[in-house]
Amino acid sequence: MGSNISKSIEERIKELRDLLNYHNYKYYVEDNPEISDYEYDLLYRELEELERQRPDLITPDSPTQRVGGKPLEGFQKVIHEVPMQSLADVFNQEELYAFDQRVRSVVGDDVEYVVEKKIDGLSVSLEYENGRFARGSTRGDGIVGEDVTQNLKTIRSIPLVLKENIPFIEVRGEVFMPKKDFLKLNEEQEALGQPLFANPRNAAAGSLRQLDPRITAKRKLDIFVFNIQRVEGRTFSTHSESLEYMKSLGFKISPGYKVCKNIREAMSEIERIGEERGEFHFEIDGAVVKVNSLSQREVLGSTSKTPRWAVAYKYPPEMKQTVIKDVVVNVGRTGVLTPLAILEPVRLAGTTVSRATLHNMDYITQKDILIGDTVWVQKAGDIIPEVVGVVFEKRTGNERRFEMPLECPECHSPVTREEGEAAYRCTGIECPAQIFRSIVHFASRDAMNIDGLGPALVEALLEKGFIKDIADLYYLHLKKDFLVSMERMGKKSVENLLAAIERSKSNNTDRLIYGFGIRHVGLRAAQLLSENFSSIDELAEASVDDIVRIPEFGEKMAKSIVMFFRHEHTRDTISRLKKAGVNMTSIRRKPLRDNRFEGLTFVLTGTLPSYTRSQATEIIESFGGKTSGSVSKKTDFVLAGEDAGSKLEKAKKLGIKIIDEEEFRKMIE
Ligand code: 0OX
Repeated sequence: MGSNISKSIEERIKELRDLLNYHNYKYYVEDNPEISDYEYDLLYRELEELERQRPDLITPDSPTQRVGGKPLEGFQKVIHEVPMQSLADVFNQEELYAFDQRVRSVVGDDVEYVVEKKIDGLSVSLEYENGRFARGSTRGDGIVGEDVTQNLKTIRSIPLVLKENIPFIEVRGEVFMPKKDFLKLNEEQEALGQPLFANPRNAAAGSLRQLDPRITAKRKLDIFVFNIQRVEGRTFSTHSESLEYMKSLGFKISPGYKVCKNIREAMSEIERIGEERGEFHFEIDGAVVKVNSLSQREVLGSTSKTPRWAVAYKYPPEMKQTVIKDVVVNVGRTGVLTPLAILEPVRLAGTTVSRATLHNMDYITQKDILIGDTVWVQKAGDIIPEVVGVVFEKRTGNERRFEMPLECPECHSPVTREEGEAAYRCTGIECPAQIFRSIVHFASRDAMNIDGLGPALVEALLEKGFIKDIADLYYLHLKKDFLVSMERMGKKSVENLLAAIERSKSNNTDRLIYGFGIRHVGLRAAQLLSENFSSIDELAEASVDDIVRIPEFGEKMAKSIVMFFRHEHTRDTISRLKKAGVNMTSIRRKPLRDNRFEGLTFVLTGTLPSYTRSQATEIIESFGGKTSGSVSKKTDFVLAGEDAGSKLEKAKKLGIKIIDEEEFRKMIE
């Protein structure tokens, strides 16, 4: 009887997987869904539930397993059996015709070409065994790539199961991020004060090379496949036939490829693509022209790097002339003032551009850019438009120079420029622009990870006066009734938000330190600080010397940290965070051996015979003690080695116990 029930579960699981795969294909490959998201979610939930009951039936190609993998330590190497070649470039009609000449001199005049859009993304290989997705890898150098199977599985348009159960096939395609998702990602990055991705390709590459597939899953990646690298038991006579075959297997293939009778037809197709490129929902960096006949390809062969049967036609970056109406400055999270040109709007690469970056003051001076100038604006692979140069013939004499403001346009604090830096910065730590970005940063995933607290909500909370800084977040629960009255904030979402804030209280201190957004302190530095200081209080008291003792920390970073904690506003914020119950104690990397040194502070000076400074520090800390960089009344022991200098003198003066390595060894025995 039991076997009967389990058989029906097995059957239902199979049925659900087939249904989900079918609807997934309809939605992500054909862009033509047959059921609502809600109906899809119901099927998905049912499958998840059945798989929970019968984990023995979970297979790697189940639709529930697209985002299941654990973060990796690193990527495995993959050797490409068939090398993933790159393409030679041509830049104009003449060079394209020369390519055609070379082809015809080898295979004769009867040559058909296929023209494809050259998607600006990241080339990958996908291998299928018995119709199931077995492995996916990046191109790497064409011979050796990296295994990114887990991450590729999160891309919904990559079939996990093919429509035909063939023994083996390897296809090549381009993973990319659609333009609108790229813009959205960069908006988020900007609000977080994180560096922007220069173009969709970088964004796609950065997303695919994440060790944690959950991050990849959140990025909206897609794929077009355009080549069969290897296949068993099938032959084709033309490239277009192989594209159609890949389509029949369930792949999303090179969009709108065209078979052309000769090179002239290919050239006009290239021109057509060039004119329409701005309207595509993905970025292209050219067109690819390929000989269609596979036997002709065979005859043509390859050079050491590139095939002789294909070339990439590169379009010049899109540039237009327009007028700079004004220059404004934008204040970033770290207070950097970036000059932005306000333009007479122009259509460029499919969007209307009315602002373009001028990078920094040096750029403006070097290019002699004035307000009122007619300038060239470019939107190359880079989506953020930039002013590339002045059309000097169009100068009228009515132009005027732009000056960096002496005061921050947001908070009116003085603006400074540090020596050797191109950037001007606002010095006001309470600058509204900085506050907004600092709160968004504090709540972001890598920092305190407060789910649901994105830029829009932070802005609304600031506007309503519910928060003024990060500490106020932890007092929001007192304003619950007011929160519920906010637009788009139902009771449930308020409760979720408050719960996420509550959860973040128990984060380890590395997240908190990173969340403070201290200049020069990234994720790694925050982790090291958290490992090296037992609490935020200890870190706040640390001197530059204490910090530079940590390997990887330089003086610039240490100074920035000390300055940050010295600020009265910081101290006040920390004390309110502490009162609210935010965790201020670090989890130690290594457990204590015992706590014989608890409450004791050591100062190291001079060179010890057998320990380095960091070894001695580690030992002291492993027994619960602390080390400090300077001698004071609070010092309990000075551990002195050879050539000990002023610290030893001071210790003697203050009557502090001085020990040598031998005495130290006895203490730790
Ligand atoms: C693309 C793209 C790239 C196949 C063998 C040599 C070049 N980025 O869209 N590469 C190729 O072709 C490879 N086709 C494409 N469409």
